[in-house]
Amino acid sequence: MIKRKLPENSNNVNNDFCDFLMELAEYEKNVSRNIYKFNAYRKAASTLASHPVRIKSGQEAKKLNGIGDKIASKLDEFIETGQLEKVKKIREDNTNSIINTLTRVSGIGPAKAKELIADGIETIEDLRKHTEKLNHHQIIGLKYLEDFETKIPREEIEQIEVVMRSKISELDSQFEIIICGSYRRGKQESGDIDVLISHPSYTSHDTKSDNKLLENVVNVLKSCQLIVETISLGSVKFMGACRIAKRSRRLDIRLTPYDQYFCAVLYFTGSDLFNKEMRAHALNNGFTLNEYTLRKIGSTGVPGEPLLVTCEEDIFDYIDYPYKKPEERNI
Ligand code: 8DG
Ligand code: CA
Ligand code: CA
Repeated sequence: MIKRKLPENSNNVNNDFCDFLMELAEYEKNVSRNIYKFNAYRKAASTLASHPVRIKSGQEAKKLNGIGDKIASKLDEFIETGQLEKVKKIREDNTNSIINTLTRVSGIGPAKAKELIADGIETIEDLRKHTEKLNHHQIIGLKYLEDFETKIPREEIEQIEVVMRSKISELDSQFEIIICGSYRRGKQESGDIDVLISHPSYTSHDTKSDNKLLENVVNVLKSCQLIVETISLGSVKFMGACRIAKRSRRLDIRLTPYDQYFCAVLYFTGSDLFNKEMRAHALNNGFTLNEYTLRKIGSTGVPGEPLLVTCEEDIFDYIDYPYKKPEERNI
């Protein structure tokens, strides 16, 4: 999912602050295209969402992680006046609200939305009349707009998982299969389904780009009518839709080299804010961590060979970070 939301927390006493910070974050991402500010607002909102007591002033908030002078003064303005001048202006800005509408479609990002606006496209109806301006992904996104915007209940992903495991194991019992993302973090609802697969015959030393592993998996899932739409299919990444109940759901499947499986599992479990924190911690301890490998940074600043990783815990151990279960990574 591109539209990132904070973990919902029903007893968040700082809810209204988080809401306006997330609105500012979206604005920075979509309109200003300032990812640095987007992350800063998001991080501040995340901090406040998990803070157990209600903030009474910007000064007080500044003691918390990720809240500096600028955000503190916005909190003060909101506490004093009950609103934020900047948010009011953003809401009045037509371009911003059109971008928010057009980017509801999977495959349409802020840049494409701006192009469309320049061509006079401002509504979902306009898009339906001008599909010639859209690529295959965006056309599918438009076709399933309502389905893809509807959160997927955990029980439904559980059912999808059962079918997927049985069909893929039938094809080849050596496949590793795991659903990552918010589902693995234990959420009751997810935006999409992030599947990771791996196979002992496919390693980072032997990455023939003509391998048919993923294609074969996609074919069996199509044959049993679980996969109902393909957005794109490469040798290591499938994007599409699956369906088991009333609605079609966004499904991503990635094939990861067997020796890089656990770095990939960690990365695709997220949350992405959790990943950012963990990577920063790794760097502080002299390691570089990404979705492929964990490597020690040598005295010359050059990363060494990938370290041997046999489970997620290994990664936490190497970088001396207390192990967090997937359900504890919802930041
Ligand atoms: P959701 O689908 O229920 O909304 O939540 P999610 O499963 O946490 O988010 P996602 O967008 O599907 O991403 C899956 C994981 O991929 C995420 O938990 C962590 C990892 N990831 C990052 N950065 C990014 C990124 O920029 N884009 C995407 N798509 N995934 C990312 O760490
Ligand atoms: Ca995803
Ligand atoms: Ca997801």
